[in-house]
Amino acid sequence: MAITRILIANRGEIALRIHRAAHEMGIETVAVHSTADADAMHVRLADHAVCIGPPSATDSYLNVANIISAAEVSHADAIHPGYGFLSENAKFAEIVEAHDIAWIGPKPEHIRTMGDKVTAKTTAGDLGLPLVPGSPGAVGSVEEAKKIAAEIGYPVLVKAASGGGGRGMKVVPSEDLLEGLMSQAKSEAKSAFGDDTVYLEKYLGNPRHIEFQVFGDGNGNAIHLGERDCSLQRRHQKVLEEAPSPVLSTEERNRMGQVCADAMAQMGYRGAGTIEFLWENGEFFFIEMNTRLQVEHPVTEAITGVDLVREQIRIAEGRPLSVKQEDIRFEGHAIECRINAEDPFTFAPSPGKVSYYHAAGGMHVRVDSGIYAGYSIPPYYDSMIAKLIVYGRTREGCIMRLKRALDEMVVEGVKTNIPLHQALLAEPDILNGDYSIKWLEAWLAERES
Ligand code: MV4
Repeated sequence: MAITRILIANRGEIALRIHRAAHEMGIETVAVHSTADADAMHVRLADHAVCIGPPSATDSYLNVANIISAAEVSHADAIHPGYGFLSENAKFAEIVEAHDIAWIGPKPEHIRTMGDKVTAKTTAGDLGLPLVPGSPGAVGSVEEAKKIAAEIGYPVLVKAASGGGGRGMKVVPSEDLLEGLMSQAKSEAKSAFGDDTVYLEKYLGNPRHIEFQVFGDGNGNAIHLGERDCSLQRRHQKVLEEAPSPVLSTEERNRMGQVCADAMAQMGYRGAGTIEFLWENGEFFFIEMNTRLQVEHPVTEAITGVDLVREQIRIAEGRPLSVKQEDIRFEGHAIECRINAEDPFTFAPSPGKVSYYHAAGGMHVRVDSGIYAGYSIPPYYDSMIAKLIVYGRTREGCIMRLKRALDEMVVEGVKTNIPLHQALLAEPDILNGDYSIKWLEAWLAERES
């Protein structure tokens, strides 16, 4: 089932990323765009383009009927969803497959299983992944919650089954507050997701966020491509990611990576996935699985040399993985800075016209971006306008090159968070790799005062 024309159901840098992989494989591309994106670079690069609606994402990039129609009229034989938008919508994946269009993504049943945090966690546990101590499934009553919390010890965390990205979580410091916080969590989850199912976990106070990249062929073969450390976040938005994690040894990477790959092989997972863990005091605890390509995938590409989008397309064609586990070497270090059109310290979005743009370049410097001089960044979508990914033989060398590349990068006409990245790379804790998921918000609060 060779793919000849891919409809890219996304915009911005990731649409370009997918277009590039497709063209390098001799595959044509179809861009879809909202009326606000008629002049976007992803539309210009693609072989064909179809307008799918007005600016609001709900009416365009999330409009299933319009996207399927666009695929039909443009004779696309595959759809790549990118990240965000419809990428983890199991129903959309089913609809795509029902139209005899190849879905460049995981099996719909696996998207669904992992989309619900309770079924994801029980599935992960059954597959041998280490879990955060907590309720075995959803918690039915306050009495049950109290019993479990007493066993695992306070503080505990109440999480929404339909949550994710930190929404619908409550830290419970002691038993007297459990009933109130649990009912708050449930009503917030009900109004946000239409599902008030919650579960309980031991609250980890100062962990790192470490995620493993996995790939399955859908027929019981799977590999891992090591980890990314994504601990540097603000309000669940990643700011900078790196691979490998500064805290993992080769032995720990190989052991945990193999646990992940074995789990994916066992479930017959297809395509790219990311298994997210919290890591504290040398121990891994599964929290979630993302059934999509991630923003930060290029750091993995930099240290392994594997083109992850090419691999996704091959798998959707029913071909085997192009690399075996024993062929994968982790060499050097890579860091990605997410460049956003926003105030570097207040984080207020800064859409508008880019009057001048110069991308960094040179050895081991990659810039994934859809912007150009004269482009107007629309206010309707995510503020990320570029990713700067830098590679070095060592972490120190990578950081020196990253500072140099940030100094070269020029975006005029809008504010960007480049100054934030420069300030971060002057911090001893960052230079030493000594940071947890709490570090960035604490540092920003410190700067405020
Ligand atoms: C946790 C946790 C501490 N303990 N679970 C946040 C979003 C979701 N992916 C899971 N999250 C967390 N789960 C336990 N048992 C702390 C977080 C968390 C977090 C996790 C990863 C990256 C950044 C974070 C920021 C705040 C809280």
